[in-house]
Amino acid sequence: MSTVLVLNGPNLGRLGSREPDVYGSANLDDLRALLTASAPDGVTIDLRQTDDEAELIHWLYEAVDNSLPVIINPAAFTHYSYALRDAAALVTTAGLELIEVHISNPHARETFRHTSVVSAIATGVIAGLGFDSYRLALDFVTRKH
Ligand code: CA2
Repeated sequence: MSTVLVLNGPNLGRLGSREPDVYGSANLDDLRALLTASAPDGVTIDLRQTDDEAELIHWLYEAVDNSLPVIINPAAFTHYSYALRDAAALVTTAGLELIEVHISNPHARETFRHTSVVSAIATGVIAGLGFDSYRLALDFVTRKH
């Protein structure tokens, strides 16, 4: 593996602009810089964000086709998108790691956020640690690099 896909779902493109009490004041460019600095030599961080469910699903196909590990914050899709879950399951059933991450701790928030339709097919889940959720996921998927 030389590339890690770091996929971000709807509204995460607005990070840093609103709700800093929940999500912090840094944005996705800051996250990309953090992960790039944390990545072992030879590992490329390919961080993307979309508000489009179909695009996110197609990126998961890309992970399968190119044998890439995935760190994914599905954002609100986490809670209801069976289409996203099915695509994410293609990644893990292909033997690739897929780590579900969240900036906040959904279990400490509204009831609708307590359900994840993705977690059961993920390799693991890290939540509530801000951008460290992503950094720890990166440590895990690159541990043998
Ligand atoms: O805590 C997380 O990472 C979430 O995946 C973020 C999602 C939320 O629906 C999940 O329950 C938990 C929401 C992302 C929206 O991000 C914004 C950031 C700044 C301003 C507006 C939205």
